[in-house]
Amino acid sequence: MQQQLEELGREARLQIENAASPEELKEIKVRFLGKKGELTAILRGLGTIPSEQRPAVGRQANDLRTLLEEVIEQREHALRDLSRSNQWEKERIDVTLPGRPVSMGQKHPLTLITDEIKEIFVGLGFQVAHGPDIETDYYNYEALNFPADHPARDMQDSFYLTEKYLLRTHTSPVQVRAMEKKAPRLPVRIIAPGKVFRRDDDATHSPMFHQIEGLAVDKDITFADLKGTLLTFVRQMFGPEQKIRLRPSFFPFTEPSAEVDILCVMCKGKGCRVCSDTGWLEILGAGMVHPHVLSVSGYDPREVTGFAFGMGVERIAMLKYGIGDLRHFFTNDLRFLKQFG
Ligand code: 2U9
Repeated sequence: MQQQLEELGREARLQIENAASPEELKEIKVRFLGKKGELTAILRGLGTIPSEQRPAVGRQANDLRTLLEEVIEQREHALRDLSRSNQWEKERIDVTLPGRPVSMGQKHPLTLITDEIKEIFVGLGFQVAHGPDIETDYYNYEALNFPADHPARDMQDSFYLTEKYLLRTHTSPVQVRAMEKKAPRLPVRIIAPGKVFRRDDDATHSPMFHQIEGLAVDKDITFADLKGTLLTFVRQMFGPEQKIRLRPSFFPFTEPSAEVDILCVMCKGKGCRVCSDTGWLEILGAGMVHPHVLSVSGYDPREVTGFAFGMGVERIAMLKYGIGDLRHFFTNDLRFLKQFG
């Protein structure tokens, strides 16, 4: 029996010393010291050996148990240290390696132009306002004086989500919401930049594009205020020599209305291919806010007047940067995008 215990001790220690992982070590522990383990079996069988040998063998078996428990614990520590140092080895950072280049990215040309336009109008006392891309028929059309049978309200021209909700076709609803909130306090001076959506898709029209609209409401606002504001904007955006030309037009939400041209950015007014020999390029729409629009938004058209204008950001960017095709803005070709900013 004593010899059997010695043999068992040697075998167990050998296995423990060679255990390569905590899992393997656990298996070995169970094999020898577990409930059904080999040493446990010997301790249980003590009753079958002659009584004079029992105390000595019992002590030897218990000592062996204590010893094996100690050896297992030592091996556990050793394995833990080993796995830590392996991990450090794997994760070691070579501080002498050259740094990896960080690619910085830059603003999209439409963001640059939007920022520039915003900055000019903020300088003139306007506040920037935002609103939801998904609008109700009321804010997108009804409040802006679009008659029920206006073609823009047709399914063919707008993206309707339900009968009541659609993707906004202009940023004007942002100003209607802003006026509703502020009325009857004065003055109102806001610009509303953002995405708009129309059922158009060809070389010069995208189903999603960007607008910036402006609105000023106060006592005694006149058409001259509109002209002065737009001329100031155009000169800051396109150069101090710029001129504007207004042509009569029609929008449901302004009366009177105008289309606004600037001197051709290519020929400066002489006439060329870009301006079809007219010397002018259309860049804005504008007008005096329709009395109906003022009154539904909470202002009394007998007391206050207002001007409004709108422009397409893509068009301004194309003129300012000399970009020939609208689709460049949306195809995410880095060779194009990296030329700005
Ligand atoms: C309110 C009242 C009136 C905004 C205006 C235009 C004229 C205009 C076009 C320019 C190019 C749209 O992107 S485009 O196709 N816009 O011509 N927009 S006046 O008038 C408003 C806005 C809000 C409450």
